[in-house]
Amino acid sequence: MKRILYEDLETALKAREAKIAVLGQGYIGLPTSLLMARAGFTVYGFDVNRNLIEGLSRGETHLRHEKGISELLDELKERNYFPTGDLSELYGSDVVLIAVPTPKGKDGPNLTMVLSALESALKIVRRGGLIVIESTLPPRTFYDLIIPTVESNGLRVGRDLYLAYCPERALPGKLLHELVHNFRIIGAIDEKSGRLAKILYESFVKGGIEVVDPLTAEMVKLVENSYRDVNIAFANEVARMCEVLGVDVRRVRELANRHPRVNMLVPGIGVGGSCLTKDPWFLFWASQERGYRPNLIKRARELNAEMPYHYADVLDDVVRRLKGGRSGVIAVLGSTYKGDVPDPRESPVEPFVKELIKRGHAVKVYDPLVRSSFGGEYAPDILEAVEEADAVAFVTDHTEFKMIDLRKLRGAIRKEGPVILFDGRLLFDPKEAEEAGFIYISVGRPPKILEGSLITIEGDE
Ligand code: SAJ
Repeated sequence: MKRILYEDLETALKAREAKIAVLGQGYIGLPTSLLMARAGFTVYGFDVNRNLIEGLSRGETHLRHEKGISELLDELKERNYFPTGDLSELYGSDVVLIAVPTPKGKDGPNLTMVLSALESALKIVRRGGLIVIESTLPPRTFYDLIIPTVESNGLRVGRDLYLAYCPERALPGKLLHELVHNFRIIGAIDEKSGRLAKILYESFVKGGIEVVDPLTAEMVKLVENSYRDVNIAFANEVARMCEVLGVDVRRVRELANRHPRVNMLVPGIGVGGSCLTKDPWFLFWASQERGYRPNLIKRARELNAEMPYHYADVLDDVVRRLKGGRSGVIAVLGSTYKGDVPDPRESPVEPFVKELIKRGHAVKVYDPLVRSSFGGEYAPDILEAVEEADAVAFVTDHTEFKMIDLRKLRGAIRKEGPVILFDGRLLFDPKEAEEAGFIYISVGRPPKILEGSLITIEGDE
């Protein structure tokens, strides 16, 4: 494989004539490949998942709910974006971008996929080329593992190969928009690597780019997600306090947020997704190993993870009180980890459903975007999910659910006697739900029914 001179690579990147390979065509790899192809580069999108590649080759994407992706795929496929499952097509790439998952193991990060992608990248990249890692890395991984791995392959970093860490920080549901408009961080081992990576990202990023060292970049990514997790945990803690103190968290949050320096997030049944459920642990483990134990981050993670169990407990209790101690039929609406995104990974709905089943309830699950039912009976539509229900639990904030007519929903339930509506994402007005004929219980509000039926909630008329 012929070596490329630094100046020639810089020129090829500026002219958008470089050959780019992207390892991993998932949530980040695919949109990033398409954006670089739209900028004019020739991009090969590689994935070990044959079905995914076959789908992409036919113009079908698993990210069709993400605005703009299907259109870009139609426009660029076989023009200058080539999905492939064959690594040999990628030999001689000027740039290799790694965008594979970094899952959480039991007591530490699982870097197997990143390291195996790095081994592949080292085989296919040209001497003098650039490797960029986008996969999330725990702090110090770049210095302690990535650089030594490259060097153990006989390559001198900064001479035979340029290297950068550019963590992805785009929000599922708004991927294309955020990849283009968000501010971007490049962690580079030396000036030349930083310059090359910056030229590459400038081809599609409009939100500004800052080049720093790799460790700072690793920290920034994890701090952002831990910040969000801790802030949601704060909202969840306030909700739990409101439940025992007899006040509605909605009103408390609304008024507290009128203070110019307070911005409390929305409490809910839990925090899911593949990022917030692991990144705080990456930060925790790395720091604890070196002598400081970040207890706030740990407690926040635990508190968020406890939420689905707490609400399974509340719902179990209320259903049994209404049914003279017997279990009931519970319709769970939503199974993805957040609204309008067809991703059930690490969804808090999973432990919620499993706990209700464990406690003897019959659970039916409906989600407009995915078929996951976590051991509950899958219902193909909302009416089938609710027709026999003693309780309807809204646990994902899909737009379809926010628009629902509660009177019609109540009318579709054939059950005699009271029906509970559990609002796990604060989607509804308590009064409207009660006027529609439900017994309304929600996150951050003491269930009226717990004390006979007369517990007063401050703020209610
Ligand atoms: N959630 C709440 N209350 C809120 C906001 C969210 O309970 O007020 C819940 C959601 O329902 C969901 C979870 O938190 O279960 C996470 O959702 P999210 O929208 O906050 O974040 P993710 O996981 O989809 O994406 C995050 C983003 N990080 C930050 O906003 C700091 C995104 O920018 C990252 O790129 C992504 O993680 C990632 O890949 O790391």
